[in-house]
Amino acid sequence: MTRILQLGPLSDRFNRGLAAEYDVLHAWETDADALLDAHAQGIEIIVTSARFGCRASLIERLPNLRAIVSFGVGYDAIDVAAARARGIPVSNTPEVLNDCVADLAFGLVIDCARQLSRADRFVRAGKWPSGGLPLATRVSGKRLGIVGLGRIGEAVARRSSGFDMQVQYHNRRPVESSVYGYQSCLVELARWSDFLVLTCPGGEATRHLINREVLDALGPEGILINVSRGTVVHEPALVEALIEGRLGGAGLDVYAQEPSVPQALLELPNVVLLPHIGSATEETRLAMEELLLANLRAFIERGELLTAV
Ligand code: 8YV
Repeated sequence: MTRILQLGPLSDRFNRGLAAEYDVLHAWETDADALLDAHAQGIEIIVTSARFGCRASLIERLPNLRAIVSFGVGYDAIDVAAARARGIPVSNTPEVLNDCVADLAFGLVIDCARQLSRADRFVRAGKWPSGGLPLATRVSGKRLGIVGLGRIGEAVARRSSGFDMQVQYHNRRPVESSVYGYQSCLVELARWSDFLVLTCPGGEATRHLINREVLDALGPEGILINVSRGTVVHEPALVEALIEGRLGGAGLDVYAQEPSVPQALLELPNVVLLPHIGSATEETRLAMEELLLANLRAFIERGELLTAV
């Protein structure tokens, strides 16, 4: 039977189901080195996730590794180059989470603009009898800038039509036949945008893409929304811009060093902070699990992955 190394726990449902169907070793339940010393030769497949990733050092310790299947669309924590150097395919779980991540991105747009979370805290703190909140800002009819018009970015853009928003995007190259305006210069997109939504992949190519220059272009009325990866934003520059009032607000689902969040962000009323819940719905997480298992079964039965990166 194919021996699988699962690097981290997913849902109980998934963990139990995988162990019932395959010969699975749980890396988190024992000393990883001892486990590899005992079993490295027999491990053929790694099951991991966008969060747990897979380092080159682990790939190198598994001489008979044949595939890496990952839960999540992002694979910036997986050393794909090291896998490819060994001819080891890697799969992720794209498409099935597009709507949930895009829904959350728009939820952050609305929350940040209308300051819903701040208003909730205001009422719960018993402050309403003493007066009202400052006026917020409108969503409908505003300008939406998208950084990374991939599958999730497209889903975010589609949602804008419900709010009569203008949409422009920045990619390395324009998307053929896109109905949205392409802006080749990120700083110019930020300057144009009321809301700048980050939906690009994480990794070295986008590390600190959103820096002080971009944040200053977005400006004191602008709002940054990040549902991609924390590494895409230069976090100290973001904190400084918010504290100094050079940026109007931020809605964040991802951070540079999850699960830690800079203390300064916790204290800012114009920042909405979420714990990386973009895909965290019952329906989507089940669909992601099912797609991971479909990749696993296809590889074991036919030697091919369904959604290879
Ligand atoms: C992960 C994510 O699914 O899919 C991704 O890339 O970032 C999340 O939706 C979640 O972090 C579990 O690894």
